[in-house]
Amino acid sequence: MVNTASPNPESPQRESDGQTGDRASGKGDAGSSPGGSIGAILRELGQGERFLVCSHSRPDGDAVGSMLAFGKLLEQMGKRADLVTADGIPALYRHLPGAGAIRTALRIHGPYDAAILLECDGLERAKLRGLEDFFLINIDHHISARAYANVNWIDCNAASVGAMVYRLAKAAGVSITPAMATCLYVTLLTDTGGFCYGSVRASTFGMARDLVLAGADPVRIAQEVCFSTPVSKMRLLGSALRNLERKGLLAWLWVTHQEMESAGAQEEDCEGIVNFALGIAGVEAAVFLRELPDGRFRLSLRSKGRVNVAALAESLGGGGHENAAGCTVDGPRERALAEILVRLRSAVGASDAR
Ligand SMILES: [Mn+2]
Repeated sequence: MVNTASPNPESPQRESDGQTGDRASGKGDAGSSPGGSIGAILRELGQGERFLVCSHSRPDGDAVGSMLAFGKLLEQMGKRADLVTADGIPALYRHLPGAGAIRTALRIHGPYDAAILLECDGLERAKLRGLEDFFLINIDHHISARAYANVNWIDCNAASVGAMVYRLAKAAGVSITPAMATCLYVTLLTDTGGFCYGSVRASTFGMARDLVLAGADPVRIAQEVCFSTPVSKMRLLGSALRNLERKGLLAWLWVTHQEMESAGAQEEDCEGIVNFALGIAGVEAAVFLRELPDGRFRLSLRSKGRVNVAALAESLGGGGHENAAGCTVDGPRERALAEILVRLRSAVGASDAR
C-alpha cells in the first residue's frame, strides 16, 4: 500500500480492460470511436489555438500528472496551454517535469478557445472563478462525475484521468515522450494506491509497461513519490494513530486542528492517513476526520470490496469513487463521528459492525 502518496478522497479504483464504460455526452456517442468523446475533444483541440488546462483544488497525483501530460500533448499539437490550479502543487509532485509551469490563481482571465477540466466532478471543484465563461471540456473518472461541460468524457472505469489522457494522446497520434510518460505513470501509481486497489486490471499493467518503455523510471518515481514523506506528515500520523479506534468492520482516526498545527502539517500531509485504518485486518471501511480551522471536519472515506462510500459521501454533499470518497461535515467531532459512523454501519451491515 502506498501510504504516502494515496490520492485525494476523490480517488479511483478501477479500470476496464477495454474502452467501454464511457459515459459521453455533449457531442456524440460514447467511447473512443471517431464520433465519440475522444473524437469530439480532438476536434475542439484541433480547431483552437490557446487552451486552459485545470484540475480540482488541493491537486493530487492524478490531477498534477494529467494536467502536465495534457499540457505536453497540446504543445506537441502546436497549441498553447496555460496550466492553472487554485492551490499549490504538493511537494511530492513538484519534481515532475514541467511542474514549475503550473500557476495558481483564483480567477481565470484570458482569451482561451476552451478550458479543459481534468478530474472535476463539477465546475465548482476547480475553485476557479470565471471558468463558466469558457467553452468547457470535462474529462473525469469519478463515479460522481456529471456532464456539466460542452464536451464531456466520463469513464468511471479508468484507473486515473491520466489513463484517459494517455488514450487521448494515442488517438491524437502524438509521441509519448519520457516527460509525458513520467507524469502519466505517476497518475497510475497514485490513483491505484501503488497498484493495490481492487480493480487494477491487466490493462493497468499494460499501460504501466508502455509508459516504462516510453521512458518512465518506476524506481525513481516510487522513491520520489512513495518514499519522500515529510517529517510533518509522520508527526501527524503519530497523532492520528493515537486517536485510532476500531469497532467490528469499521475503523476511524482523526486529528484536531491543534494537532495539525503542532505537527507543522499542511493539508497535503493528511493524504493517505485513512489507509492506515483501512489497512487493519478485518476492517471493511474506514474514515479519517480532520478538524478544520472553522470547527468543521473534512472526512476521507475508504472501503474494501463492495461498500460504496461515494454514495455515502454524496449524501453529505461530497463525492468520489465507490471505494474512496470525501465530504465535509459540521462539528463537533462527536457529532461528525456519530453522523458518519451510523451511515458506515448501515453500509457495511449493522449486525457485523457491533
Ligand atoms: Mn483521479
